[in-house]
Amino acid sequence: MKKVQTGQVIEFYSNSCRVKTNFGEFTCLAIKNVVVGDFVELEIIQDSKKFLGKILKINQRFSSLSKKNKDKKKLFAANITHVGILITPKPKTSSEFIDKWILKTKLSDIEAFIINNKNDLGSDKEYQNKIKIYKSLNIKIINTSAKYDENLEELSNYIKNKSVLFVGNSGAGKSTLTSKIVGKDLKTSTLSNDQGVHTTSISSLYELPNGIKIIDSPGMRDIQIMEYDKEQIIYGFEEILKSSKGCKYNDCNHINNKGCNVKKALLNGVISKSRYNNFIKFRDLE
Ligand SMILES: Nc1nc2c(ncn2[C@@H]2O[C@H](COP(=O)(O)OP(=O)(O)O)[C@@H](O)[C@H]2O)c(=O)[nH]1
Ligand SMILES: [Mg+2]
Ligand SMILES: [Zn+2]
Repeated sequence: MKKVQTGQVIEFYSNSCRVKTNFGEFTCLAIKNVVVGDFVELEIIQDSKKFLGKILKINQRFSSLSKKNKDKKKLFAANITHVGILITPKPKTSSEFIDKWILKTKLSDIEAFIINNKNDLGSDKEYQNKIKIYKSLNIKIINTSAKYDENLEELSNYIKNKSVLFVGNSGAGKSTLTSKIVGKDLKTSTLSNDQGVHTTSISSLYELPNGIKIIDSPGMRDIQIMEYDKEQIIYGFEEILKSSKGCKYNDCNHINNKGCNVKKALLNGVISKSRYNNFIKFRDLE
């Protein structure tokens, strides 16, 4: 085994992390800016009792998710390919939550798809219409019941060889779904240090034999959209972006300017009311 190895951060604690390599897992001291999902170069240091690794370098990320906290950008996870947005009739998922994540993933080069969970509960017309909106935007939708094991195979097949983060309101079924797919009870992982003190992991990455990687990062649950510039918001609303190309004026506000093609598409039902409202709301947020 070479002294320097490449591995992926699979557990992140407050000041340490576990890195998985082809030669096993190593506990390392976390270095600045390293997050779960990161590929790192580490030096294996042989200790009297166990192997320890020292992170030398973080490899370039193909994607990352961050959250802005009082003007400071905080990174949460790296190298995610897909975000599965859990939506449920109970608790009712708002279209704002869905659109926020569609925007966020779009601007982070990550693909969003929808997991319509708690299918066993049934749903009303309004809920079904909401799903139709996203279907018409060509967003992949998978109907599941995590509790009663419905369609979990379709979901597993879809996320094969992908690195996925599940997002959803509290109570939407993220933990249930994750443990069903991972195939075990997900007790919060703990790590004991030399003094036998246990620390609970902040975020984890579960890698399954069939190539599925599921990232669990509680810090990502409550994202804000304030971190984006006004001009960026439209990229999370593909259908509005498309319509806006037909507006008479380049600087059209898409609210009350003359010759606005977005308003026209809204009236014609090409753009849905909820998508339009969220677009304006996110864009004009102070
Ligand atoms: N009826 C129904 N209940 C579910 C389903 N998935 C999860 N639940 C329940 O919803 C509650 C919240 O689930 P949990 O996985 O903890 O949600 P989380 O907060 O998103 O992690 C639990 O009581 C689950 O048993 C489902 O598909 N159908
Ligand atoms: Mg949970
Ligand atoms: Zn316009």
